[in-house]
Amino acid sequence: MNKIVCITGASSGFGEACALKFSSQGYDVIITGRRSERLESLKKRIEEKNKTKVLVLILDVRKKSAVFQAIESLPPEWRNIEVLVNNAGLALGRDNFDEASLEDWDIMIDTNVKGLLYMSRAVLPLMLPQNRGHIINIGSTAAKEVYQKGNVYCATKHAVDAISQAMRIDLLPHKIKVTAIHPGAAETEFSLVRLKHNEKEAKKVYEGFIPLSANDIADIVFFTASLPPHVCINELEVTCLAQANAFYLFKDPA
Ligand code: NDP
Ligand code: 8X3
Repeated sequence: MNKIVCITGASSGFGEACALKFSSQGYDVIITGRRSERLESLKKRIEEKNKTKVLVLILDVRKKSAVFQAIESLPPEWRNIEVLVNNAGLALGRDNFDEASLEDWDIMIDTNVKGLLYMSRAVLPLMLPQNRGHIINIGSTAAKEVYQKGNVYCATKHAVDAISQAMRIDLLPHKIKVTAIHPGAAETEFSLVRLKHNEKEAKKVYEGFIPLSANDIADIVFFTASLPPHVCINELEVTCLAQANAFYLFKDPA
């Protein structure tokens, strides 16, 4: 029987690349997100290309009861989840603290923090009885430093860092691995979403350097999940060569 990975936010970016990577290595994949068309088309691609099984769960991670209901009602053949990748997340806006939209703040906190908590608590009852499992949380360099106009996005990613450390401690007796991966700038739909679909501004974010790609992160996520049972990567910060941390990014002059 194939191992099973559950990936949140698989309709684009890191999540989509992770679904392709894990399935290429023989995993059956549960792919979740809000955009059903994207997920159905990814399911087809995986089934054709990688020949593993795919279950689509249309799910908004902010909706507590929907999250628990979706996981509790998984068919028996999908309940043996080995790896949970808590990837769904977003930044909304790049504004000074006194000017940022309160609605943006609520959405970021509800998705990046509460969504990750709900998913983890919903999936854990499937892992605990086996004393086996791996939770991989996608943080950010913004989990490590705070930058101008990053206020609440950075706060949510600092929370992901703290939650990952706390989970690791409390889950030790259950032999469940917890890994936090903290990527720097990567070209996905992240900036398009953050900048409210201003394509020109989103493109500018990645000009003058070679950013990480979604595949770079998927390879790293898979690597952390493919180590022997007694080995756990607790956390990994990964940036492209042009970036030193959340605020030092060297752009080639135009
Ligand atoms: P994308 O915008 O390409 O993907 C984000 C994914 O999250 C989408 O699949 C989206 O699916 C999903 N998502 C967003 N909100 C929800 C929600 N409420 N419920 C369920 N799914 C949701 O961005 P990335 O792939 O870059 O981002 C993935 C993660 O990586 C995020 O947590 C982000 O903060 C983090 N990150 C990104 C970096 C970057 O530079 N790109 C760097 C560091 C961290 P849908 O819209 O279909 O629901
Ligand atoms: C995404 C990378 O630099 O916008 O977490 O914070 S950054």
